[in-house]
This record gives sequence, C-alpha cells and structure tokens, in this order.
Amino acid sequence: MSQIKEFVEYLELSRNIVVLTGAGMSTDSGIPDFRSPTGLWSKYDPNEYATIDAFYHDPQKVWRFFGELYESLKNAKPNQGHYYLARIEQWKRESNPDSSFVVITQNIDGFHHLAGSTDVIELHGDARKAECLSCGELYEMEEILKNLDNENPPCCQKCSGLLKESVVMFGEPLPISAYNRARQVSEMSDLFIVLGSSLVVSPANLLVLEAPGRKVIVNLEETIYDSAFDLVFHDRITNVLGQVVKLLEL
Ligand code: CNA
Repeated sequence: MSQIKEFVEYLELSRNIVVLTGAGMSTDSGIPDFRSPTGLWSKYDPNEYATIDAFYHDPQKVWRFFGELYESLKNAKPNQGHYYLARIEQWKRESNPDSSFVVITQNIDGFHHLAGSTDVIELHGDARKAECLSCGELYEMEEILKNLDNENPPCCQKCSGLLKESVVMFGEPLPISAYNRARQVSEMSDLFIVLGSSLVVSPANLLVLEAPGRKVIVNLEETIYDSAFDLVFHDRITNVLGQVVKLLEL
C-alpha cells in the first residue's frame, strides 16, 4: 500500500485526531520559518528581541520588533494547506460525528481559524493581539500600533499596566489553559499528525512523544524524532494533503 493510502486509512479509522502545526504550515503563505536564512532571526537576534527579559529591559525597543512581526503577518493569508486541513476536518466530523479533530498550533498567524478549522489551540499566542501584563486586557495590535509613541511603550487604558504583543517570548511559560488542553487531547488521541515543525521547541515537541496512537509527520526536512513516527513524509504539506483530499474525493 502506498504511504498516502495508509495515511488515508489512518484518518478513516481514527476517532480522536490531533494535528500539531509549526512554521512550515505557513511558509506557502510567504512567511518564512524563523530559522531560515530569510527568516526573522537573520535580522533580529532573538536574545536581544525575543526574550521576556529583553522586553522588560527595554520594552520600547522590543515594540519596534513587535511592529515588524505584525506587519509581516498582517497582509498574508492562509494557503491551500490550511484549507485542505479544514476540509479534512469537515469530512471527519460529517462521516463520524462522535470524532474529535483538534489543531494545536505553534504559529501565531491565526491562519487555521481563517481557513475554517473549528477547534484550534494556539500554544504560542496570537500576533494580532496585544495584552496587558497586569490585568490581562486584550487589544487589537492594529489599534495599538496606530497610536505608538516614540518615547514610551504602550500602556493599558484600564489599569496603566505595560502592554506586550500577545505572543509567547523565550523564557515565558506557555498559556497554562492552552497547554493543559493540548496535553489532554494529545494523551487521548489515536492519531497524531505533525505538519511543518522541526520539533526542536519544547514543550510542544513532547506532546508527540506522549501521544499513545499512530503518528504521522509531514516535514520537508528530517527531524530528530522521525523514528517515533509510523509514517514520515519529507515533502511539502500542500502536496501531501492535496493527495489525501483527492483520495478522499473531497
Ligand atoms: P521551525 O523550527 O522553523 O521548523 C519549521 C519546519 O518546517 C522546518 O523543519 C522546515 O523543513 C519545515 N517546512 C518549511 N516549509 C515547509 C512546507 N511547505 N511543507 C513541509 N514542511 C515545511 O518551526 P517550528 O514551528 O517547529 O518552531 C516553533 C516556533 C516557530 C514557534 O515558536 C512559532 O511561533 C515560530 N514561528 C511561527 C510562524 C508563524 O506563525 N507562521 C512563523 C515562523 C516561526
């Protein structure tokens, strides 16, 4: 049996499907993964701009980085891979109403929601939002950036607390409720699919290892955990999911 047919068979047989997505999910939307030569880390040293300590040390400087991060995502759109995934979810829900289909994403671009996935856990936050570090109030980044002044970092209108883009920085814990739910659904899953992640970032990568069922990975390059998977595709996500959708006649 071909690997694609086997993948389709796994999808048909499974009831609790979890999909973990990483930066490779969005490269076809024109957003480079951060570690590539054209990625964000080639321009901004993560130690200087992407740690929570760097933020507290000089929030004004890190807000310039937040502005650029937001601008790089603002005009981009979901790609065919996001739409294929949403279509597969819809097929699964219709053909097996008792099933669950959860997308856990390490991405901060919001594309799964925009493409129609209905159950998305955002582990690393949402780049379109800013949050108050004191009271948790959420704001649209667009609004905050419009009124950014060059002297002071933006503050909360409710409590005057410091605002930060609502993304998880290095040295910060993951949002606890999102991580707890991600662990819970992973531990209950009978099929765990990884799409476009190098699996080097913890603790998201640990979810894969804890998952008890079948495992499939689609990633252009080899990862250190490839041997833990039943099916490994070193291919583009759009290519593999495109073939799945075709076989399922969706
Ligand atoms: P990563 O470590 O950059 O790995 C991405 C992987 O995707 C690489 O191994 C590539 O080989 C692979 N890849 C690239 N394009 C494709 C493709 N079209 N099809 C299949 N595979 C592909 O990224 P991870 O997500 O593993 O690391 C997690 C970080 C990156 C998280 O903190 C994210 O928030 C962060 N990030 C997010 C975005 C986004 O929101 N779109 C973009 C860049 C980085």
